Amino acid sequence: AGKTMAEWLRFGVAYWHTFNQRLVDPFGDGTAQRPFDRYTDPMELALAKVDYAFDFYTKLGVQYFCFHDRDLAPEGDTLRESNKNLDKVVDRIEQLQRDTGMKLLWNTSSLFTNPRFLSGAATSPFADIYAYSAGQLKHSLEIAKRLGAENYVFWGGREGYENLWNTDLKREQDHIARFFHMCVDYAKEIGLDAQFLIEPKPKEPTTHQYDFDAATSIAFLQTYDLADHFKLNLEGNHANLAGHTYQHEIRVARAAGMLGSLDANQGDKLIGWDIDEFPSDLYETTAVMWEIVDEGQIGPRGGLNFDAKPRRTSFTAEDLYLGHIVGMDTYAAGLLVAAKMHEDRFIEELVSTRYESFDSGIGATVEDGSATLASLEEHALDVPQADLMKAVRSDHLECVKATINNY
Ligand code: GLO
Ligand code: NI
Ligand code: NI
Ligand code: NI
Repeated sequence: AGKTMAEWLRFGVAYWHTFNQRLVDPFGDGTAQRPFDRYTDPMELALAKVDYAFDFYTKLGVQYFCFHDRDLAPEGDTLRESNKNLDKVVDRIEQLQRDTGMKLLWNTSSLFTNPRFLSGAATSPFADIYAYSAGQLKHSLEIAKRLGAENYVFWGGREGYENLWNTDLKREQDHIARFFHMCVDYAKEIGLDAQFLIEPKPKEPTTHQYDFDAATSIAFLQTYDLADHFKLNLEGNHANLAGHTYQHEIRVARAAGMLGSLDANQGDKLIGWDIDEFPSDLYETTAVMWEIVDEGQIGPRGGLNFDAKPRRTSFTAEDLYLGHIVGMDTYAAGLLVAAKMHEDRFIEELVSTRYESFDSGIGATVEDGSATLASLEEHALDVPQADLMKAVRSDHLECVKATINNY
């Protein structure tokens, strides 16, 4: 379709899983063996980590990276001190970007790790925490500007509630909407040209998160007059947690014109939490890439960020490479299958045939807006059941699945 594979597959590496994950689980200590673990001074460690990261990106051959502010540098006792630590590492990243040409797909702010955020950040019931979050976000947007971020992500890790009996849901949503408007205003003020993205997730860590899924997030953005400023960053594992397929979330966002970027991981369908597997399911990547090819792009500035981590049993540095390679290969294969399916047009034809009764007659009056309940009633009133059943055709879904299997 006139695009190279690399243009379709703008791969990015997530700093948090790749370089911060110690591969712990609730029952066990970290198993990760990383070359930079010998550093004991926190700032020395922070700088060694970004050096290692950029070497990793280069060897892997990706174009993009993504990070949270707090992935990069240790916090100080005050926001001012934390900003100072962060700026030292950002200086190094600026240099490394110049040396390697690596681009920032997006950055974001961790408003969920530190215990101060235990009841939320921009939905915290405590005004000092809200102000702190706003201050932290301001600096994070400045970093986006410095490093030329193509997008900026908001994942509301603790923006939700544990229990409605102690929560003013409407007030919390009003607050976070104000927060987003302030972010839009500040981006404009400093000339930050990054696409803002909300990343929906239904739960974990919070029992109920406000950005539950694509549909909920779109409704929130429209309600608060934010729809012109945000699109969505969709994640496979989050889709599954919300009871959806990844393809569903992407299609819902596309229908609203809000597809922004993808966190390319996959959920283990047997486990009910966000285990962030590297994508290895060719059926899923085919479905995702089918949507992307149909859309013409992931989003105006979108990419495929591997928000994924190795399992605790894969603890060597080599496993980090292998995980990403599996993900890249599975997406590349998915793209090839999806492109061929589009070329053959059998899905397109199947869908347009299925709706052809809306192309003329009574169906066309629905599409052109001239139908009323009365005109439709008149059409329907005396049609016998047998004729109605003639109008309903079998979908032959097993044949569709088998056809896809042939690719
Ligand atoms: C967690 C999310 C998380 C976000 C990232 C952006 O489940 O997937 O990894 O993508 O933190 O804030
Ligand atoms: Ni994510
Ligand atoms: Ni996730
Ligand atoms: Ni994640």
